[in-house]
Amino acid sequence: MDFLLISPPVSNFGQAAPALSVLTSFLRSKGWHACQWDLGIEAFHHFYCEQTLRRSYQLLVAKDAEEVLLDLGQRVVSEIERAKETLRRPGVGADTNTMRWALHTIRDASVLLTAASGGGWELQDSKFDVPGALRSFSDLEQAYADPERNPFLSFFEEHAAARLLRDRPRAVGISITYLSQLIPALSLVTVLKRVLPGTPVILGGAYLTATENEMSRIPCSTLLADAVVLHDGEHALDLWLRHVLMGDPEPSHPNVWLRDSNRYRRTSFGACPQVDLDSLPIPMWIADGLRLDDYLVPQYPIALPLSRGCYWGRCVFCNISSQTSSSYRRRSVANAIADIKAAMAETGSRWFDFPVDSFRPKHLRELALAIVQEGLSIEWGAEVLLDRGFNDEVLADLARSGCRCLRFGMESACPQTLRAMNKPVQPQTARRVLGSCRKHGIRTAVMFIVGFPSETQAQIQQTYDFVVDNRDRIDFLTFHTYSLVLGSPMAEDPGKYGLYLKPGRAIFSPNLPFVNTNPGGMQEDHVAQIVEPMRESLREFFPDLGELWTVGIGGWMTFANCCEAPPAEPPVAQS
Ligand code: B12
Ligand code: SF4
Repeated sequence: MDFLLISPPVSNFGQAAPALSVLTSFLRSKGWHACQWDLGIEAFHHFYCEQTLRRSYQLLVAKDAEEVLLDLGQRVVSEIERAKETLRRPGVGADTNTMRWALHTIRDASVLLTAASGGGWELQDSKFDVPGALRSFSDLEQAYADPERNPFLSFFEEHAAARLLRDRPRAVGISITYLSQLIPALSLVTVLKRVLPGTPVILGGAYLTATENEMSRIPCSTLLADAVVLHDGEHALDLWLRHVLMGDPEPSHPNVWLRDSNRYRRTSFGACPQVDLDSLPIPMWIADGLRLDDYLVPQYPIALPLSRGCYWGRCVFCNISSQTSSSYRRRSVANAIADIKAAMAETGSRWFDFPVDSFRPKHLRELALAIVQEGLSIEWGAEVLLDRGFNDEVLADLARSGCRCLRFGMESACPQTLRAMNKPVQPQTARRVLGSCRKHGIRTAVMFIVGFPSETQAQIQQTYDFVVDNRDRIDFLTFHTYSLVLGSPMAEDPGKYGLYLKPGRAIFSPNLPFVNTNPGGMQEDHVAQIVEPMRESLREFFPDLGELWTVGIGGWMTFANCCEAPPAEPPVAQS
């Protein structure tokens, strides 16, 4: 095996990261024997199983833990396997009570595992944290190498080392999409370096790309890898493999950073090259790696990336564009249809959740018409803008092609705040698009940001009122609190937005601490005090608000819930 590409824990128990399938297939098309491995799902089953949970429970018994915790532990030990099985059962998406019980059992299992760590670490289904680990690079190094503060170290020693020794890949890549994967990924590199000394290791992924500005000051003794790739990985990875496995000259590519004494050095400057999506082969969903039955879903939702980047790309709070090197690209309709057919044949699934930043309405409509024309019986969802191009005819065509759910970043319902954000959304248009979705049986997930620096409490009230007034056309709702993220226009020039940076930022954190000087605007801690009561009072209208399957982004069951619920929805009045 030339190359093994790994997605480390803690990732997603509903679906593998699409980067695995995209990069593996690209490397194969270049002649490499590349394989993919979602170690995240294996770790999930290792920790969230009866045996591990029983050990955690016994630890708590030995420590004489509080009764309420022991009761929770006992329940979780006896119910975890049934809960996991339940989430794989067809129809569970439409059975809210059962889904609530199963997901709460998984949540309680996290409580048990975390409690048994005695404060060493915190584990959730999509979160992992070691207190104090991100204070400095040396704190991080200690955290990932300490088995007391990091259960993944012994998991890798016991479960990953054997496969590495068996496969003996000539080079290894680790994909880091989320902060939750950072510490486990670095523990994995330490294990790798021990069991396969001399094997070159490369890191890449959206999370590292988000911390790009920090790259030149990150010590190699912290990341441990031989190379790092930021932004699109396809060609950079191929060039690096040629270098380390075939002796080609060192890659000279703006996305590639190589180890240079104790720092990483960018191998070439200039704009990061962007892959032409039509030049890529069809992704591989199973080949030599993924076991789709491992995921806790009634049917595997194929995460087929049909576009990258955002065609608007100008919201001042957003760093998504920087991560995708700005420009909007998409797969041609012919290639998209070929991808869909191949994925259905390979996986047996007919569910697609397109992992995109945006998709122009007219492009989605072209795709929808082709899906209908080809007679493909699929159900799909995607995240898109609240663009006025999503008119009634377009949404009718999307629905005919199997669209069951659209996720929208609306951010605010206050025109002034939207202007300050440079967000191209108008509340009236939003109301119309959401109503039209409902009319055509497309479920809607709407995401808001609360506490944008110029936002006053009265402006937040406008968002609240919008949500209540439009509750007949919003199915899922998410409130994020505002954060100043690296790579966003606001982070480039905080003073322009009335923000001053505070010292003491954590390492590897895309979020920057700030002081807000906007008149009437709120400080970060004040925002948190507003959001919770707001969520509480909205539960009257959205009883499942905050449940894992109702979260706009990250709520993996949202999609299953949309596909499995009866399609007929009462039409709403248009205005
Ligand atoms: C789809 C998606 C999801 C899906 C994930 C589906 C899945 N199975 O993974 C869902 C909806 C579940 C989701 C959830 C969340 N997401 Co999300 N998500 C995305 C999105 C829109 C696309 C990611 C994607 O798959 N793209 C397609 C693939 C092909 O691209 P890629 O992963 O970047 O891979 C390329 C390169 O990075 C590189 N590469 C990748 N791996 C490797 C490895 C090596 C070795 C090399 C060399 C290169 C390389 O090459 C690849 C091909 O060019 C991104 C936005 C974005 N544009 O990245 C946000 C994004 C990744 N999500 C984000 C966030 C914050 C979240 C949540 C935490 C939100 C929340 N609060 O709940 C949750 C966390 C879930 C979790 N921990 O499991 C952030 C991450 C921010 C950060 N980097 O810190 C992003 C970047 C959006 C943003 N800027 O806000 N998400
Ligand atoms: S927030 Fe959404 S619409 Fe705005 S630039 Fe980012 S991806 Fe594009």
